[in-house]
Parts: sequence; C-alpha cells; structure tokens
Amino acid sequence: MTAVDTAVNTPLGGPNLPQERRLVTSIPGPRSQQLLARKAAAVASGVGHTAPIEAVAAGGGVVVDADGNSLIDLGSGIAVTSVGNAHPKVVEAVQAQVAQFTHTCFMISPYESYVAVAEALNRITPGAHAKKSALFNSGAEAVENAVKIARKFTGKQAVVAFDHGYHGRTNLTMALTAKSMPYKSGFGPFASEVYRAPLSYPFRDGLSGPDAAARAISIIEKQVGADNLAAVIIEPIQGEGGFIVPADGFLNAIVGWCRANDVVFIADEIQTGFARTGAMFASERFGIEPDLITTAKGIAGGLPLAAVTGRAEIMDATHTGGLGGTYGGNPVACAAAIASIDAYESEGLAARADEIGEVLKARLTELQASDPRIGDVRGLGAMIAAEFVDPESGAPDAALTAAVAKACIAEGVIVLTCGTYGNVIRFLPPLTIGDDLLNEALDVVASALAAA
Ligand code: PLZ
Repeated sequence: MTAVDTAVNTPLGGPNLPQERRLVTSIPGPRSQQLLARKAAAVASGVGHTAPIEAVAAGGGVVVDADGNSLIDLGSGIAVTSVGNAHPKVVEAVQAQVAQFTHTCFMISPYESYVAVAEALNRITPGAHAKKSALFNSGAEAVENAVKIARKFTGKQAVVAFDHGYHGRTNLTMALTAKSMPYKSGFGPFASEVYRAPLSYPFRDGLSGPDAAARAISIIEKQVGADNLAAVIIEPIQGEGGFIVPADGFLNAIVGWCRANDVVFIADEIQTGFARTGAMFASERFGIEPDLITTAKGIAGGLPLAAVTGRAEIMDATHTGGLGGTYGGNPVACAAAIASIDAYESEGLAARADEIGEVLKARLTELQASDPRIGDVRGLGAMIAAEFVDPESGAPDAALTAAVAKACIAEGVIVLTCGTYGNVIRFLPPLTIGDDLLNEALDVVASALAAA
C-alpha cells in the first residue's frame, strides 16, 4: 500500500454531491481505520479529531468518507464552510488565482485582491464610520493583532476578556481564553496584563443584561481600572464556551462603558461572523458597533484567512511596518474570500441562516418539552445549541452530551460539542444544507438522545 492508495472513484465535492445520509460501513470503515492508524503513528497525539473518518469530499450539507459513507455535516469544520464546502465560486476563484501566482508577500509587492478584501470588510462590518482592515492567517493571529493595535492606540496595556471566552491557542490568546483543559493546561506561563470579567449567562445567572454588565464593570473598575485598560474583548455569542447568548442590553452597556472610558471594544466575531447568526455579523443582532472586529473561519470558504477591521484612526495608530507576516492575506485565500463574500451576499445566506435556526430551534424545543435533560435551547440564526443537565440538580451533564454526540456520529451525523462544562451540543450546519437533510439529522439526534 502506498500513501496515495485512497478511495477509488473519489467523488468531486461541492453542491452536486448527492445530498443524502448514506452508511455503507460502520463508522469508522476499513479505509478510515487505516488512515487513523497512520495518523496515530505519524501525527502528534495532541492533535485530536471528532469524527473518526477519512474525508474525501464535501459539499452542500454532507461530508463523504473514503469508505463511501455520506455523513450529514452539522459542524461546517467549526463554522468555516458556511457558504458550503467546495462552493463553485470559491473553487473557480482559487483555481484561477493559483494558476496566476501563489504568493508575493503583500509586504513586498502588493496585489489587488488583498485590497479588495479589505474594502469588502470595511463595507460589510457594522457601522458607517471610516474603517480600515489588515489581513492575517488564523483567528488567533487576528486577535493578537487586535490587541497590539488597541495597545498602540491607547498607550495602555491591560486587556479584559470574559468567563467562557475562547480566543485561540497562541500564548496571548491562551491567556485570553477561559478554559484550562484542553486549551491551556500545562502550557503556561501565559501573557501578562490579561484580566477576566464575569459574563452574562442567562440560563445560569438569571441576571438581566444591565445587571450582568454592572457586575462586570464594577469588577473591571476595581481590579483593573480604566486608566490601565487598553481593550475589552468579547465574542458576541461565546462559541467554544457554550453558545452563550448574553441577556439583552449586556453588550450595549459594556460598549457604552468602553466609549466613556477610552477603552477599545473588540468584538471577536471569528465564530459568529459571516451570515452565521442571521446577520452578516452578530454585533448587528445586538445593535452594537465594535471599535475593532476580528474575523476568520467563514471569511474564505475554508482557506486560511483572518482579519482585523475597525475605526480608521485606531487601525492607523500603528507605525508602518508594525503589522504584517509572511503569508497574511495570501492571494489564494483572498480570491476565496472575495468569492465567499459574494456568495453570502448574492445567495441571501443570512436569511437562510435564520430559516435553518427556526428548524433547529423548533425541533430542539419540542424535544426539550418531553426531556428535562435538555436544560436550555439557545442561539441566533444557524448557531444553535442545546445544554444538557441533570434534571434534578441542573448540574451540567458532560457524560450524556458526549454519549449523544458519539452516537450521532456513528449514525452518520457530524455534531460538535462545546461549553466550559462540556455539556453543550452545538449546531453549525453549512448554510447550504437543505431542510430535508437537516430534519433527518435532527431525527438522528432525537433517537441518540432517547437511547442515551
Ligand atoms: N476566536 C471566537 O471560535 C476558533 C477552535 C478550535 P483559529 N474556534 C475554534 C480548536 O479547538 O482549536 C476561534 C474562535 C474565536 C478565535 C478563534 C481562534 O481561531 O483560526 O483557530 O486560530
């Protein structure tokens, strides 16, 4: 056997893949098992995986494996392929660009697509103020740069992040991330001048938005002080932390306090961005205009790209040469981003996210009515989650959550878990999934839950 001995007749991905759940072997099938054995021998064990399959094609709402199984995709590679995997416009743009040139380094010889992505981001992010953007490779790198920019602009150093927040796996972003295991444990010491404030978590704290904000602001004022604080960074909806939607008025009050205290408000929209929540950005759903916004994931249909976009005077505070990186704004990724943003806008994907959300919420709420182990169903647009609890005590039930997720994958539905307590199943389907497939996936979730 050679390294290229993968499935014969590998199908092409994209929306023309048959949109069906099809199990022809148990999961993992024999070819997938071979790959997993090679993975175990060759890849560092710190790199895990959720679905034990060898992916060979994906598109619409399915992922096809090397054994010929077709799984329903409710994860989009963690909210990345929102336009649909191998979207035809993305494929075409990437193929054209890769045949032209693959890299010059934007800091050496600029090219048009980088500027076009910056223009598009400045246009589609919330707020009518003058904006500028800079491009990077990953979400973590965008967050790192947003903090650098805020520090330079304010001349201050401290950064406040929130309980349940997730911002990445680099040193500064690990410091900003709340959860120790698996993200931080054993990887310290972490970057200094990072402080944590309590979130609004309506299901668990029962506080109104303004009350939760007052609690956070009081801690920020007493433990950090506005005079020392460069930036507050928050995900409008916590992603890895459990799809926690803050109570009405929470974010607005935090933004108001930042404005009054010369603190840069950074919205980390890396998971919530690009039509996912029923608007191009979740900030719109909460009526806030962040000073800076970090984006990645859904920006480029699966190619690695990230950005910081924000008020021109803040973005321009940095000396020339202070921002950059060899690959930031790679031309192939930029071509994919232009095609993806075009698809979000021309295919009405934000409205589609809301429709998907209606289906998910209706079915999950119906399940919840007869199953008290579902403590909460929440989310916006096609970013929906169910939080599992012990019905008596309300305590998080991580074991049940893991069992349900595992059973779904075995039955051909890729679902992801999340949450500080590991007790949340999150639904992040590609926005190109059809209602039939979505409903079939939810049938599988329902039977997995009934059996657990
Ligand atoms: N900010 C809000 O959701 C990435 C992490 C998966 P990168 N979330 C998925 C994992 O276990 O590593 C994320 C995010 C928010 C920042 C990031 C970081 O983005 O592109 O993974 O660096």
